[in-house]
Amino acid sequence: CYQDVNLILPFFSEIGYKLLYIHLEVGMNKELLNCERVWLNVTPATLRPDLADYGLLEPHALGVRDGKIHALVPMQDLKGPYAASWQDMKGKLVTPGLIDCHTHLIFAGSRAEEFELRQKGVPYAEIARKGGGIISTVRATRAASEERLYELALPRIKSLIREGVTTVEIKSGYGLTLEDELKMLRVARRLGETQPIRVKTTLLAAHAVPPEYRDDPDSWVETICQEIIPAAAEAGLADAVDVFCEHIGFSLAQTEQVYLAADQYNLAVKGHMDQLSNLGGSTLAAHFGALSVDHLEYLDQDGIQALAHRGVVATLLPTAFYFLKETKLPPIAALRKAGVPMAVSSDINPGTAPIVSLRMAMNMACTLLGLTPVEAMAGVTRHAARALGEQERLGQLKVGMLADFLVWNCGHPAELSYLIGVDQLVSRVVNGEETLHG
Ligand code: DI6
Ligand code: FE
Repeated sequence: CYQDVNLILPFFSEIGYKLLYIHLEVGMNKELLNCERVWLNVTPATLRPDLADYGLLEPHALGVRDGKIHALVPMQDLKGPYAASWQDMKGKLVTPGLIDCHTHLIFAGSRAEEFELRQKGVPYAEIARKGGGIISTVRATRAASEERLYELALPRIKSLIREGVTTVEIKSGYGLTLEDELKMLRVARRLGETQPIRVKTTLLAAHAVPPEYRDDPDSWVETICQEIIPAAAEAGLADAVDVFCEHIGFSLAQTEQVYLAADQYNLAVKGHMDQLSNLGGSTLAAHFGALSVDHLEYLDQDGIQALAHRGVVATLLPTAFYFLKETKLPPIAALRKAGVPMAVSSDINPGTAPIVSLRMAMNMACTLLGLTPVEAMAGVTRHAARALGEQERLGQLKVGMLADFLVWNCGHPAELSYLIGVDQLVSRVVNGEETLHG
């Protein structure tokens, strides 16, 4: 059934490509022949759960077609001379694209002055109670035009792009009126359309009670349920709905109301849970089949069992833990023991995580929270994909998955959690398109 084929394929003029002359044994490699583009001689860290640790494989040829990984063939199965045109990556590491599954990267204003106050000893919760905190960002974000918000978000998203993030979740939550929440979500969608990155949007109108509703928080929750969720859903602007379930945020009963409304519109739910105290939010979220619960410093054993039972992702946000100088650690050992998938994310926001780097969050997940580098890597790939409901399409290197991947100039995948601040990307591919300098 073998058949020798000689093919001349079109020449792509990018640097690093040579003229094409292919001599392949079709019996083994016909799927490669059908690819639009092939990265030859890459060492895949597949992050496949059926393989140990990083899911490392021997050197492979990785081929892309129609925006998907179409072929992944061991180099030793390729018979030379072959594919002179295909870019030889010389054994470099290839990983799935990084996924930042929890950010608030659209906002206006700065909270640097608040940082001054905090460094003088004023606690975050007290600043929030006095109309600072989230509400000060709400004022600035409402005052900013859609165009201005977009411009402000661009350098942030570009920093993520440069370090290898190929999917980012962006929340609203600094508008807190119908129009301003939709404005934020439109900016998020526009970033996804104009930048080489996938954007998933989350409606977080239940982030704080806006000043107009200070004396009647329940009617803000009503507005969210009856106006904002329906409008965001009908405009196709929200992929999920989130709630800040906390004593300075929303009660368990209010959280449940928001989740019920989201359910009516078939929107997935998520939660900022157990960050500063435990209101039972994780158990509630699990009951609703949430995609993820995030933060989790005060998560208890009941919550852990509920997450494990429903397969809910626990998203760790070590940057906020660090920046708030928290001392109570999320229960990592118990989550691990219960087999709860742990994602890691940057939580980019002006109040508690002004750190625009997922690599830094991976490092902190290891140094501060006690994850291993392999857990941190799974946390920004396979488990982060699940936290966005995208586990069938993203987060692993596997034939049939979307072609979002990264080729790295680094010796071992642990380096991605270990080394901070060095540009190690050789190739960045989103949806099958090379987008390194997007
Ligand atoms: N928890 C957080 O850490 C951020 N939001 C939330 O619900 C803080 C957002 C901010 O302070 O602006
Ligand atoms: Fe957050």
